[in-house]
Amino acid sequence: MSRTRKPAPKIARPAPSLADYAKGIRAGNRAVLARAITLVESSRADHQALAQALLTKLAPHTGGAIRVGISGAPGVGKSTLIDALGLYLVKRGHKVAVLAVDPTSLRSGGSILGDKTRMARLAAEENAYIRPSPAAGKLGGVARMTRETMLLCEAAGFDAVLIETVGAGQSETLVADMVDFFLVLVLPGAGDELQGLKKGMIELADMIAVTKADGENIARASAARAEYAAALHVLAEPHAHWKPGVAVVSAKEDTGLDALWKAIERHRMLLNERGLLAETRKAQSVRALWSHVDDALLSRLRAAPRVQALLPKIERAVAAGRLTPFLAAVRLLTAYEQRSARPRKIK
Ligand SMILES: Nc1nc2c(ncn2[C@@H]2O[C@H](COP(=O)(O)OP(=O)(O)OP(=O)(O)O)[C@@H](O)[C@H]2O)c(=O)[nH]1
Ligand SMILES: [Mg+2]
Repeated sequence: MSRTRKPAPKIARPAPSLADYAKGIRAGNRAVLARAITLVESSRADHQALAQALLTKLAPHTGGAIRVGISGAPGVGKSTLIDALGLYLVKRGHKVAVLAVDPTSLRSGGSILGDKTRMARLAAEENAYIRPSPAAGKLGGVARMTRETMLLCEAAGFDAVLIETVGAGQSETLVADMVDFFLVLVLPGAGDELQGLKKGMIELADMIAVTKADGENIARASAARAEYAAALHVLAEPHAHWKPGVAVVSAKEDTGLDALWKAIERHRMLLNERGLLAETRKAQSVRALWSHVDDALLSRLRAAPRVQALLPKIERAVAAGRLTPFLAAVRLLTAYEQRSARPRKIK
């Protein structure tokens, strides 16, 4: 008689407690940090509750990093520059965390795994931590996750946080609003390139860096520097405490990194001296509050049965021009506000 062996009972890994998470992160334990970031990225209510409790507990240990956003068109060299700059910083005793807000990963469900290979040198460093872009959810949600991941990294002792984002639309604004310094990368080249630099981008940029300034690109890079510098000069606010300049870098040859980082440090010193760093971060936190309110209200409104019932009719009416978009919005909001009251006929 053959006896089938019962499978060994699965021993579930005990979930760390709040205190375990906090202790592990404070000790710089990367496995615990990674697990905590997964909590932050989870949409499960119990994970969220634990994540928020953890963030509250760790709050006194956050804020210690220089937070830098790095943006620019696809292929401009963001990941390669982060690899080179990260290595530069690690060699100088910094602990570097790299995060990404990538709107394309939202569509493809992918991650910056490709970027990890672009950041191969940095990924191998003990004092560097590279976290791919969270793939789930809307951009607003990803921005929250990235902000909270940054805070966890700070509590784990990372003193430089570099956030990569594609220079397009909303993601750029979201990242600019969670960092101290926003760097916009541009390709070497003159004239035409300048047109690609949108006004909104200049308003966000604390500095522009011309990338790939090596080999045949060197002359073009210095021409680009002059053009961008002239453009920034025209657009700069006359009394601003910081005037954005133009750096020229090559991540391939590791040139220009020192000047770039010195500028970032100078900017931070200036902000600190005037008490502006704390002020900026406070204002960013309050804006983050409102962006959460915006997100949550909108999803509640969309999910409300009365709103859902009305929606097709209202959209048709707006599309056909029978109802102005403004009045349509008022009707939806009225329906939402009355969602718990007795149903009322809406004309
Ligand atoms: N010559 C030269 N090529 C570079 C340099 N930096 C990046 N590249 C090349 O430019 C291409 C794009 O580089 P990435 O670092 O992936 O650019 P990215 O901006 O992160 O791209 P996305 O994440 O796809 O938006 C790669 O083929 C790199 O090898 C540089 O300093 N010099
Ligand atoms: Mg990249």
